[in-house]
Amino acid sequence: MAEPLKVLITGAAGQIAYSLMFQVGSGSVFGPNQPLKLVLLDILPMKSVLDGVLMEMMDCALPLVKEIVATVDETEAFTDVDVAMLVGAMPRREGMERKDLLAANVKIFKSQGAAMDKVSKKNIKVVVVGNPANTNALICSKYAPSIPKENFSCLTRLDQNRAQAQVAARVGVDTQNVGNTIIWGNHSSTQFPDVSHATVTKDGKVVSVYEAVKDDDWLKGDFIKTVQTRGGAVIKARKLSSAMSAAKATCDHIRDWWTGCAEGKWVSMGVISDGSYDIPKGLMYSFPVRTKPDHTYEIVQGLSISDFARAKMDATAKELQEELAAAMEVCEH
Ligand code: NAX
Repeated sequence: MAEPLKVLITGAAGQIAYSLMFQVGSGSVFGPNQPLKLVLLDILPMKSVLDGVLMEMMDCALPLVKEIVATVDETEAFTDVDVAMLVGAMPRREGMERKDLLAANVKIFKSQGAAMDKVSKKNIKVVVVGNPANTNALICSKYAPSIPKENFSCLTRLDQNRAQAQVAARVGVDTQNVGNTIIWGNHSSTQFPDVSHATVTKDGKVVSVYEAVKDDDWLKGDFIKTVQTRGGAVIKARKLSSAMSAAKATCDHIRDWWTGCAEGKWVSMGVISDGSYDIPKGLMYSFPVRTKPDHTYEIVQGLSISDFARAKMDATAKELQEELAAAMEVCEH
């Protein structure tokens, strides 16, 4: 059997982590032959809850989990980590804007980036889930200069899954029959869920989403709005932010990054912009990416961009630039 992978989950006493750690531990991310050392990090005021979660994880008696460490010490948590799922942050409550969260949360990611820089493996792979996810991931990377920027990502897979599910329900197919939807930009209400290159497989035939849905107004209107505002709709209904679906999407994100996506397929991930599609270099922006079995990825090139898409891609990039400026101000003071 392979050497155990050390996987860190932060925000381990919170609701997303509660679903996430079981899925990771049961082998649905790294496969049934990959042993794991799980590290669970939360903050001191949550120590007793964390201890309870640790008890439950032990009681799951998962054969792949060789060791579980629960800690409130950042340095201990980040030491020699292979994969970090950075979930811990203050969640958005009903009526709260994302920018209100920014000031509180960037400080967490500055500190975790610095810890990672000192003690994590240099080939660590990082997904940031805690909001504002894109900017937090970028801040984390800035404070971990010894780790390649390409190793940092943020979660937009939940948005991709939401888009896929909306189209699948509309057309009446299983979600896996909707392929190559794209989320461009920020994990916020300015994100652009784009189906202009997406396909639907129905009755053995592969057609474009536009051909399958036969309602351009819906695709350019309510569909986009529904996906953009889904997080808020869940909060309104549940009085809590998305958790089960966020945990599942985090697993999808890391699994595809770890094992590579199928031939001809791509997935959406927030990654560092290399200037592709004229998105400013250095922003943490969600692109369609092709992941490979060596745990690398490349941004899918050469997709045609309509004027409609261009305006939306630029608007979400502008929001990210503003968020970054605000975050840097917090970090530097
Ligand atoms: P919870 O409040 O249930 O859990 C968050 C946990 O993080 C708490 O236990 C808290 O003590 C812990 N925490 C805070 N600071 C920490 C630190 N410095 N180190 C370690 N742990 C720390 O929130 P939950 O519902 O689990 O959501 C977590 C984050 O995910 C929030 O920021 C939320 O907004 C974000 N989300 C991101 C999504 C995405 O697609 N990118 C979707 C779901 C979710 O809204």
